[in-house]
Amino acid sequence: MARKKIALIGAGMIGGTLAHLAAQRELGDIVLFDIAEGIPQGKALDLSQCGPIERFDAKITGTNDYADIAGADVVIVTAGVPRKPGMSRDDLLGINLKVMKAVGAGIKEHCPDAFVICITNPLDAMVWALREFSGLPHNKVVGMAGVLDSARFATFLAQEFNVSVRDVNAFVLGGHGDTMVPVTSYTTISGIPVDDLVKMGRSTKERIDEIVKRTRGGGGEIVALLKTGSAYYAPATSAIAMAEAYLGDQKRVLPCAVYVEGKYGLDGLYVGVPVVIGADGAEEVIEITLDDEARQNLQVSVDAVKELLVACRQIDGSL
Ligand code: TXD
Repeated sequence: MARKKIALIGAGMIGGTLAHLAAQRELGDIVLFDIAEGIPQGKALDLSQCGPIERFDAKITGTNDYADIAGADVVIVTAGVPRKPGMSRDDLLGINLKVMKAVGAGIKEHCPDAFVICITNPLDAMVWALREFSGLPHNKVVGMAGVLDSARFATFLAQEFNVSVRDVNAFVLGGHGDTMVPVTSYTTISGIPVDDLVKMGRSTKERIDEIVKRTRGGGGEIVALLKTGSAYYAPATSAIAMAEAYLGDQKRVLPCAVYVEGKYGLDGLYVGVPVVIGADGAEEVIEITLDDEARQNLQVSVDAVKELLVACRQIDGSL
């Protein structure tokens, strides 16, 4: 069987990290695409030379030509501009919308059967726009945010309870950004809900609220420290988990930005919800029962995403 082909659109910090992880895991041959000349070619060469040491078999090439992504099985999109300190994710809207238009056209022409994972911010609006521009079926275009947000939540909870991160199952809903909705009633440590652990006196509501707040601002905390860009290791590994779920038909239940129509009272919107990822892409949205607080928070998040879509339509009349 021929190797799978992984196209990475954007060869910046996340793109390069994605290429390295995909090669180490031998997900397939890798094509790094970027508009910047030399960057994808240089990174591809550098990463190829990890092969003899890490002993992976994966061909890694760099390109500025969309024709080279032809027939890709998975496309991961990070093309665009990341946040600088003081910028909100939404400030990126106008610039990155244009980028999504070009990327969508490239995918439509060269690999319309691919599973597409969008990472570019503002995530929930960009994944929607990318789907519109590419014309791919909704189940084949998803956004990465929830896997990262729940990993951040899990990291902080593991620290708080002094337990292994492996035993924390964190649950985050909603849009990526300050309106995301960490749901503590569905967040467990080896099956024990965090709310119960609080009742048992292992933490306090105040401390958990503090962790929720830190999770919401998790991206900004890193931007403020790095000063020249945003997080890239954890975002990359999150998207790789999603790609593996698709390629291996794993049926993993992952929080992803997917198109939700009907469930959660939504009428056709990309937002973060738990979804089964398998060979058909986003196979099934899982609708959980929300308490009043989570429902209200989700509504705030949905309203924020809707506002962005209005702004996108104002910028690009074709949407
Ligand atoms: O959870 C999440 N979804 C995120 C999202 C977590 C962290 C960062 N997130 C966003 O990912 C971030 O706000 C950015 O929008 C993207 C990519 O972040 P990265 O850190 O990789 O940015 P870089 O290093 O600036 O890389 C972007 C590359 C860069 O090499 C540009 O030359 C290229 O994108 N670029 C393009 N490539 C192809 N086509 C076009 N039009 C283009 N424009 C810029």
